[in-house]
Amino acid sequence: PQYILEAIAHSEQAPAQAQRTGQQTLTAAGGELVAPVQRKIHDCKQTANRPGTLARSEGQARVKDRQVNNCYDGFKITHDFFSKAFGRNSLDDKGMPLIASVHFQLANTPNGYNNAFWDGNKNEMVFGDGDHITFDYLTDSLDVIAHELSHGFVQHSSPLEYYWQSGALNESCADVFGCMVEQWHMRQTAEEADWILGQTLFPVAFTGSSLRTLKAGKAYINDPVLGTDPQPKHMRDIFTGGGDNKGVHINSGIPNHAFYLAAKRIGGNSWEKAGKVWYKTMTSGKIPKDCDFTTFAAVTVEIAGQEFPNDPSVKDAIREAWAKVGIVI
Ligand code: ASN
Ligand code: ZN
Repeated sequence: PQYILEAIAHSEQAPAQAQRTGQQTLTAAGGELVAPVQRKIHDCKQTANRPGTLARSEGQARVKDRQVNNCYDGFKITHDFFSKAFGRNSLDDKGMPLIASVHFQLANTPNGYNNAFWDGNKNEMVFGDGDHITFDYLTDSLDVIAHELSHGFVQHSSPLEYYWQSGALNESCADVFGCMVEQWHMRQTAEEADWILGQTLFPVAFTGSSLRTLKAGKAYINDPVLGTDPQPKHMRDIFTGGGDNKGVHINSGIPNHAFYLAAKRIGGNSWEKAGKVWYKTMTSGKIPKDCDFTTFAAVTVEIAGQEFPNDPSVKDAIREAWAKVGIVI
């Protein structure tokens, strides 16, 4: 896919060109890097031994392992997005290094681990190779890499409890910021973007497949636990069962769709208005650990009014978007 090629263009091989492109298209997003990224990518060599062997650290040349390089490149793209779009100095706003392990595998997943996750205790990202049946390498998808890093941002801004609606908001933020990283990297407006996550993880025969979509309609997911994508897009369909920490990856569909509707309605680059409001909401100190959708929505509307006092259309679009998913503010 194009963004993997783009990642190469953004690497140390063509810094001048990448910078020029960035300045042309990203001035409206705020511009300068707050601080350079610090990366360390380890190789678990298909074991569960973390972090594994250090495979590439900051400033080192590309290695002969595409997963290591994808992770390294995806980390810089995500770091630079948070920095240039929002002025954030890494996930914790204190310049924390970005650490990952790739080729992670468990004893009971001998064909390859079908997931990636943020380890909040160690402040590390972990990526499996996929079993090459359901998924391919989890590091092949920029929005998946950005999703896991965005869990780090959530933990260091408003650490939403990973259960029920607060957990779904945690998941939704990881999806929303993950999508925005891809859009920013691809120079895509809200109208141009695909709004789907993880489409490159699937066998090519699965037409239109993805992990999740923020748009209306079902994405394909072949997950033994979750089955076909069950994500609701409206409160009337909220999942109340106990599985998945009471639906954190399911009910995230509701705030995800609200963000999509708001960004589409506002138009242009998602991170400049809707994204800025979501970012300022997460860093406002007003989001409790057990935040529900209504509380979160009310803060986004309040922040939109503060951030765009001369442009009430932003606040109106956000309020309308929440109303369309059944949350009336
Ligand atoms: N990939 C999943 C996620 O980041 C792992 C999990 O279930 N926490 O949400
Ligand atoms: Zn997640």
